[in-house]
Amino acid sequence: MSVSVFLYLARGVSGTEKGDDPAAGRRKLAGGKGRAPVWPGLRAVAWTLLAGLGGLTMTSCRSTGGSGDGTGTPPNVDLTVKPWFPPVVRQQGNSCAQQAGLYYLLTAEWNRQRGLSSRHSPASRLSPYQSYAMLADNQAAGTHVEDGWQLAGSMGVPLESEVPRGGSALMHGFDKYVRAASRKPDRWQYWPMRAAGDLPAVRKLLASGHPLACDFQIRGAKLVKLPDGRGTLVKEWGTTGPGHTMVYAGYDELVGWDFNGDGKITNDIDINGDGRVTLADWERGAFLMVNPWGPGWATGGKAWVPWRTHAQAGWPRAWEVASVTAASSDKPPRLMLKLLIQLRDRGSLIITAGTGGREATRPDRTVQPPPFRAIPLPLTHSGTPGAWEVFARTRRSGPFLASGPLAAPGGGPVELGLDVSDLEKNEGRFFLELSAAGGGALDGTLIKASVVTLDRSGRVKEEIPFTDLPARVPRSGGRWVSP
Ligand SMILES: [Ca+2]
Ligand SMILES: [Ca+2]
Repeated sequence: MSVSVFLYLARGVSGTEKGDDPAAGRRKLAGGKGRAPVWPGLRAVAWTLLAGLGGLTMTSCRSTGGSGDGTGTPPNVDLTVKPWFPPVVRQQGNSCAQQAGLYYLLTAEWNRQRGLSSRHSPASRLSPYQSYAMLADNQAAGTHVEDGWQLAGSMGVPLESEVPRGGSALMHGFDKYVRAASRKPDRWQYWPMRAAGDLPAVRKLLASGHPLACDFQIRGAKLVKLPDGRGTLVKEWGTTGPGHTMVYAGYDELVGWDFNGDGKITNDIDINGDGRVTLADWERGAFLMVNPWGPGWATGGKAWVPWRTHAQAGWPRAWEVASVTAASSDKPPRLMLKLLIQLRDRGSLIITAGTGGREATRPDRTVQPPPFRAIPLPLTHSGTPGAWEVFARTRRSGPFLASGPLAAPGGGPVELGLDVSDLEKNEGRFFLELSAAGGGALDGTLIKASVVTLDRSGRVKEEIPFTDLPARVPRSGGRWVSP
C-alpha cells in the first residue's frame, strides 16, 4: 500500500494535477506540459507524509460499526437551501480547486457570517478567476485549494462581478485590488475523514453551516440513481488520474446503497471480508456533494458520496476534507503598492517594496507581496504538510505566479494593487525593486509606480509616486525610490 500511495503522491507532482472539466481534461491528460519543477527535498517530504499517513491507518483500525453519531448533530443537513450558499455553476477550465475554495466555501462563509444572500447577483459572490489566472499556466491546468487560500490571505478575493470569467490575464484596476484586499479568509483547516471516528467532527462542521472541500479521482467514477427520487449516488470513485476538488454541502445518515447485494443496507456487516467492521463496510450514510462541473452533472450538479468511499480510497487527499472561515471584519489595507506595468513574461518577476529614513539610500525594511514573492508562504499550522498542502505552489520558492504576459485582459499595461501594509509604521522614503528569479529575464516597461496610503474605510489618503518613470525595465531588474 505504501508504494501505491507514493506513486499517487509522485503523480501529483510530475504529471496530471487536479481539476478536470470533461473537455479540458483530455487535453491536460495528453499533455501535462508547463509543470513547475519538483522542489528539492520532495522525496523526503513525501516519505515523511507517508509515515504520518501510516499512523492514521493504524488509528482507523480501531473504528467499529455503529451510527457514528453521538455529537448531537441532526440526522441530515442540506446547506444548499440556505440563501448564503452560492448557486451551483459550471467551472471554466480546470478551475475546480478555486471554485471549491473561493466561489463556494469562502462565499458561503463570508455571506453566512454577515447575514447576506449569495443569490442576488454576481456582486454578492467571490470570484475564483483571479486566483486561477495567477496559479494556472493555462486553462487546462489544475490548481490547489491551499494556494487559493494562501493568495486570498495575502491579497483578498475580488467579486464575481469584477472578474466574471476565467483567463490568463490578471485583474486590471487599482480600485478593484483595494476592494478585494478587504475580503480575506481568516483561517483554514484540513480534517481527517477516513474512519468512523473522524465522522463526528466533520458532521459537526456541516451542521454548523461550514461547507467543506473534498477531493477524489473522478475519472472512472460510477454513478447510480437512487430509488424514491433521492437523486444520484457515487457508487465508487475512479482509481487513476488526477484528483478533482468538489464541495460537501451536507449529509444524510439514511442515504445508502446495497453494495454487497444481500438485499439489505447495513452498517454492521463485514461486507469487504477483511474480518472486521469499519467505515469501509458502512452501506448507509453519505455526504451531499456539489460538483463544480455545474447543474448539468448528476442531479442538478449534486450527488451523494457514501462515507465509506473515504475509507476505501487510495488517493491521499480523499482522507481529509478542508474548511475555511472568513475574516470577521472587512479590514481594508492601509498601504498599497500601485503599479502600471507591462512585461512579456511575468513568471520570474519578484517585487520588493521597502521603506527607510528620509535620506536613506537602502531600505531598512522590505516586503515581497505574493504572488511576486521569492520565499515560500508558511503553513497555517506547525505540523508536517498534509496531502492537500505538500504539493502547493506557495510551498515552493516563488514567485507563485503562473507564466504568461503581465498585461491587462485586453492587452496593454495592467494596473495592479499589492498590499504592503506591513511597511506602514515606517516614515520616510519608499523603495521599489523589480528582479528576476531563477535566472529569468525581465522584458517590458514600468509606466507608473506609487505607494498609496488608505484610511480605515479604504479611501485613498495620499499617493506617493516613484521617480524616473516611465522606464524600460532592465533585463536583470531595476530599483526606484520615492522623493
Ligand atoms: Ca448490503
Ligand atoms: Ca470490513
